[in-house]
Amino acid sequence: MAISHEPTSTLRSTVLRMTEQMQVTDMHTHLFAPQFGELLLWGVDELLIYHYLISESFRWSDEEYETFWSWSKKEQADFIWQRLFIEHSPVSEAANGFLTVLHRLGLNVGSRNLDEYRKAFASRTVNEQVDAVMEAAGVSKIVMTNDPFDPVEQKVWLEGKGGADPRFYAALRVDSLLNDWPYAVRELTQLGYEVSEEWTERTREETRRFLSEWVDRMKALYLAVSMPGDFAYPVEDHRNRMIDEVMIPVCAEKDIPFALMIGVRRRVNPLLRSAGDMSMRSDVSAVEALCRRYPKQKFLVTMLARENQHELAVLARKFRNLMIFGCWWFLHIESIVEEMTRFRMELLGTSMIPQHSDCRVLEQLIYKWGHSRRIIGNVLADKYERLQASGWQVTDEEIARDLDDLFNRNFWRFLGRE
Ligand code: FIX
Ligand code: ZN
Repeated sequence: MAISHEPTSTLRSTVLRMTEQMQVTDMHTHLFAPQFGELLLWGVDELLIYHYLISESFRWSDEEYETFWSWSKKEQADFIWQRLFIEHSPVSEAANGFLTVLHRLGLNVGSRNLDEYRKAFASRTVNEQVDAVMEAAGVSKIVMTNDPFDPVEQKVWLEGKGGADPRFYAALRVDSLLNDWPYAVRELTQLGYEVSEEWTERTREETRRFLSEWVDRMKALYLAVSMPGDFAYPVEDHRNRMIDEVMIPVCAEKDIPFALMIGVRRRVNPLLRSAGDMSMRSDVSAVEALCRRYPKQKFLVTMLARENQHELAVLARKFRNLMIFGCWWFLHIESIVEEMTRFRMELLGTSMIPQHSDCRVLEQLIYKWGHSRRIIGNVLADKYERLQASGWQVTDEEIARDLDDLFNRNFWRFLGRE
């Protein structure tokens, strides 16, 4: 469907202007507050070696994967720049996004001079860059992805410094508890929790204690996990026991949602490392069963396969404890963001969270939100124009309310933290 809408009506230009100006809560990212040091990725080379661009660049090269991984970040970035920007036009979403970032930060995209861009970024401190990027992206609140087993992160939290920047919020990631239990057992044991691979009463209690203590330590807004598409519920397996006997009770005790991101097939090409993950269809009925069984528990859910999106949006009509969010990963491309936003709005009105960025590198906030804002604003304007044609006039206050719901309040309200 066409994204440009000409001629631009007054209503549309008002909506687009207000959409541009609306500050956003980014409810799922892989960014970190500055006090996490090296975990906060930023700058030209990090932007270029984003895993989305790594996999795209190999489509144009016979280079051995291991050779690429043996290079420095700068060498990897040079390789990607050459393949995706110089030898071919950067029309993919992620490649285009890199140029959107440079452009919005005032660099001369036309010069095609990578070293000039590197120099411009090198003259900034990380704190200046966080301020400048959040301002340029119109993002005021960022939710991180926090793994208590990551040694760098763990240290910051244990020293009590994790919450130092009030613009950044924590989300406690529980992937290994659900998807790699033997590894989790080793990590939990190191942290002093008495757990075993065998599912015993003591293990259950200790895993609950771990989650409960770390939710408090991080002031985590929610628990989160990425699941493969074959995640099934209810069935007799480790994941189900962990959800029923640990995750749900802890979420209930702390009064926080459980975020499920479903439909990843990890490492289909292991040689590509983090760039080697694939999407996979999921069974929406697992979410249905969870929502029905735990009506008081809130679930934030996104799925990775395009094929699941409509069914998931319909399910959200049935369960108010289900909040669907974002156009995740391979869905975060112009055409699909438009398609998903449109039918979600047609099925749910404004009662959903249309986007999250999933940024791994700070400056990506600029392009991911820049591109999505324009699409979401145009879809909303289409809907208002239809109302207008029936004689229903939306006021500026109502437009601001709706945008605030979509970009902020639906999330905070769902958390009960308005
Ligand atoms: O599991 C996740 O949170 C995914 O978003 C990531 O693992 C993924 O690598 C990513 O960056 C997608 O955008
Ligand atoms: Zn993510």
